[in-house]
Amino acid sequence: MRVVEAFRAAYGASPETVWHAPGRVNLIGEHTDYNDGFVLPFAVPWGVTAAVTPRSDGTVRLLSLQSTDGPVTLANHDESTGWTRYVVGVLAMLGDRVPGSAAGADIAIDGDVPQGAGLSSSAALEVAVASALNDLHGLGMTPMEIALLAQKAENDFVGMPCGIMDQAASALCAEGQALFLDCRSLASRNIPLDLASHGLSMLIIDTQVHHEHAGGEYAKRRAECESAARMLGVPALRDVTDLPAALERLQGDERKRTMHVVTENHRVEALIGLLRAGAVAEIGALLNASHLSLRDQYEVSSPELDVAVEAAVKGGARGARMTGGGFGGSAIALVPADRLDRVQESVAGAYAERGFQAPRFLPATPARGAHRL
Ligand code: GAF
Repeated sequence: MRVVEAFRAAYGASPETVWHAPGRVNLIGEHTDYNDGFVLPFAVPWGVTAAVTPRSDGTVRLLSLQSTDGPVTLANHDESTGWTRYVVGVLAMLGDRVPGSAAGADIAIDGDVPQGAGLSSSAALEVAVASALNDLHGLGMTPMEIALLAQKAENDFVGMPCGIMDQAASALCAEGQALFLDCRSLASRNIPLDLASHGLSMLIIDTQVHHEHAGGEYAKRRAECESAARMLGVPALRDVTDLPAALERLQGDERKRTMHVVTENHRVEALIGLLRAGAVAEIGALLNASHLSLRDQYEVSSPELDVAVEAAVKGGARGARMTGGGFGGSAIALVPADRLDRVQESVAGAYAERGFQAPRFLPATPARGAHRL
């Protein structure tokens, strides 16, 4: 394994453990996680591999095969910048759970999550490192506890107020399954997702565009949802049961965000019902509805995502939607296997017509969550 070779070359010994954690796509349930709602992501076949040996002196030595900087040595957690913050954040959150004055480690990272595609490479990085340290220190954390620690690292150390979906998907997903997660109770269930036996496949359309303001807009959406819940006197938008009555009490952005979150939670449940009934191609309509709601009510789409979704459906997809936080990143399309070429041609053609950068197409098959190699 090349990450082990890189570890040995840099630090002069073999790593004590090597863990892999995947990225994810979200089938449905977007911007519902931080509203205590439902999500249905699955892990993708790409992820992050972390080779790790703990240190008791608090020093962190880090290298990434995807970074041109040599090994970085950090005498303390405050020195971390850029991508190293996701790793050091995990160490910082482990705090006094691990022996020594401060958690340190020698770490080498290798990753193959397509960069900037919105497939959660950062959650994969956090979960790979957290899983390795849990293993090495014998902490006995469950995959959900690892996901929560990784989320805390991202919230409190990196400063991104994300929900639990990406880290949970990376830590808990199983091969061939989507993960149904109730983000309030944290109860989860595997949902079999065998698209191939229905003559279908899931195509990721990476717009190759990522808007810089995405982080600020994400935090704004989250604050609007919290404000709407306060106005309605409920703990979270998940608790809205009478949508028309709730909408009557709200205006402007709060009204639109509520409309999206409440209907999106129902779409997650409806989609699971269709899968359970074996009506797999029919989930396409829910993907389309989710996209329209994210575009018009939640306002987190982008021209590139909208064109990808429209052109995919025009080319014969059963349904399509943006996936993840939005403002760029990827869309997913549910495509009959015999129309894959047509759908890709349709999207590529629509992009060329508008002068957009060519999109990248990737096949998405539900992969396994974090595991030791
Ligand atoms: C990002 C966040 F990290 C997730 O927690 C989730 O909110 C998602 O956007 C939107 O569904 O990926």
